[in-house]
Amino acid sequence: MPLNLTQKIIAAHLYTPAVRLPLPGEEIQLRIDQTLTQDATGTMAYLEFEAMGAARVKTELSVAYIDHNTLQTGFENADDHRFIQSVAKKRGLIFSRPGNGICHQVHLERFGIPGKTLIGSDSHTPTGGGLGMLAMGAGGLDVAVAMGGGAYCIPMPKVTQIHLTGALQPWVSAKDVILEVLRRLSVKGGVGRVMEYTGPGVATLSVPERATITNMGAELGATTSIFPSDDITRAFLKAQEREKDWTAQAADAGATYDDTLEIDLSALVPLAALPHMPDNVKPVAEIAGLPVDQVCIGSCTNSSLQDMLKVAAILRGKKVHPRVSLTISPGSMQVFGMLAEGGALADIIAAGARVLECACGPCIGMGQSPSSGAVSLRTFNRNFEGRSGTADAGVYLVSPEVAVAAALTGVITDPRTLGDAPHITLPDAFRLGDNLLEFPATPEEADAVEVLYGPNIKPFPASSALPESLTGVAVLKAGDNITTDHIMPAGAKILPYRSNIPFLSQFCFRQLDEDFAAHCESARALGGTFIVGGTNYGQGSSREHAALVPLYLGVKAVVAKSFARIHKANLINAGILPLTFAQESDYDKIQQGDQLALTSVRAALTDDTALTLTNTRTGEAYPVVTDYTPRQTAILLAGGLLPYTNLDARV
Ligand code: MIC
Ligand code: SF4
Repeated sequence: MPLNLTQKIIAAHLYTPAVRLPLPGEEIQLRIDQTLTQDATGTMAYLEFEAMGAARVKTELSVAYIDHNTLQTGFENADDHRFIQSVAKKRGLIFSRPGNGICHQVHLERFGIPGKTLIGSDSHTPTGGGLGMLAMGAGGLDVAVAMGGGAYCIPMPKVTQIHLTGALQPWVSAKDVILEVLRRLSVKGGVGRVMEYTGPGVATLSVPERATITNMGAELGATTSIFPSDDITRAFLKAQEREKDWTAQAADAGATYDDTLEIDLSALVPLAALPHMPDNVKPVAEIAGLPVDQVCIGSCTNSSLQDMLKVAAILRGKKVHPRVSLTISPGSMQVFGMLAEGGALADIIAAGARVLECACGPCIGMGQSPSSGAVSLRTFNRNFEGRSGTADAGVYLVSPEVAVAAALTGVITDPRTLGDAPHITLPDAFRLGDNLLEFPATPEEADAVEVLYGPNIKPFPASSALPESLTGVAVLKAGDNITTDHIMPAGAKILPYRSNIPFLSQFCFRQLDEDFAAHCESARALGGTFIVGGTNYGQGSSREHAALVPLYLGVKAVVAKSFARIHKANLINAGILPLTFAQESDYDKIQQGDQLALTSVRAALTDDTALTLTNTRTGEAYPVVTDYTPRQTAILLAGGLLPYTNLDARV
């Protein structure tokens, strides 16, 4: 039977070879070739890995990046970096030092290999799909298991074909392709699916352009996105002195898909995602003229050399509008170095841009929060309310071309009104710039390397086996599309404490309920907390803190209309029950503050029998769905993945 590319890579990586391809929704166990972590999720992942007691990583390649927490306003981040650096040295990982760049950009340049599997403790790991990898975001604990040689378990995805024809017109870019997909499919349109790009339009896109598209496929809720690996991929790898890593990867002739979306690249126009959701997409021409206060160019979506050279070419000989603060963060040291060497950096500086470090920076609220009520145009991938650090700022997600046009005119501008589009040429060979990579100790030297824990690393929240019955208070009733930024915000004030769950807990759900943590404390006497949510609960980042912090606060179950994939897995790993309403209308019958109960929950899970949620106030019983795999059931019964594997991750 002819297979599509997604099915081919999955079939080649099943832990136990199967006689037939698994059906969509069936749990699959994947062999993982490569892993990556970043520092904001990495500290937990390496604490968990250490708890597993493995002497060395068992993957073909594992890389620990430092790119999120690089402000170092106190000792906390520096200590966490040192911890990760020492684990990497001892356990056989490559360590990418702060300043080397954003994990996804560096991984694409230096490590990604077509046809391989990659999981990363960051939701934008699908960037690797631009090279023809099956690259997925995961919780830190799942990455730790994969580093130890264990399988990564996910439901077998459906595969959506995105068939590209035509070619992008001047001033229209790869960002507009993914914004168009988001406009059509919404932030939950990709749940349970891999988006596979095919068609003659593929050959018109470079690897960094493909990576922009697969990167922001995360905003569709997709398991991942993937492009074939072809001659363009080969040329990219050759320029990185990695041609030996190239293989052709493509769907078999006659392969079938679960569904197809047609996109004519020639018909696309410059687009923008308006506040506060990545799928709130409109043509730039419709919002042109709106005054702009800030423009930020960078992030793992748009920080390649190609993007930066375009920006520099548009800025050349011009001045940034006096109302606008323009920041530019090159994605990697390689990009930064090449901008400097070729003179483009001088154009950027002369125009009046503020050049920032090669890191996530403003994308995760680490500096550059806009002023009150400001309009900020960003080339990033998420514009959730408050993520920039300013609750009432309006963040618009756009391409580098649209961003720089606004930086020059001071208002939202359709770049097609600016005359000829810039013409840039990419070098045949890249300046490699690996001087901020550190390689691990040999197995013989590793014994002498000490793992260095800092005082900011606090004990891991403990979970216990699932009791016979659960009772609790519906402390929070949330709406649709709740993001992990709502559950566990990031930003400069909080991010340094990613290894300190007790500290973080004060900020849980702050945006929806200032006193959420205190309310959970009061609910303890009544058994604990239940959270009620709408559709696509937990979309966005892969941060397992959005499960570990609720666990610490006594959350027992989340009952929602539907869940985002990575967050659901993180809840299960933490031992918190994710329950789905069998009838969505039951959501309306629960009020915040109601007392809820699940009786005989252990028995229901063990025997796979029906489970109902009782509302003590009304006496009503709502059927809930527990669509867990046998492995997930066993994890929940044990109280989480660590107790399930009989491990204690406390330091
Ligand atoms: C994000 O873009 O939200 C992050 C910060 O990169 C997260 C990871 C984290 O919370 O540390 C992600 O996307 O997974
Ligand atoms: Fe970093 Fe932003 Fe990319 Fe997340 S989305 S990895 S914060 S650049």
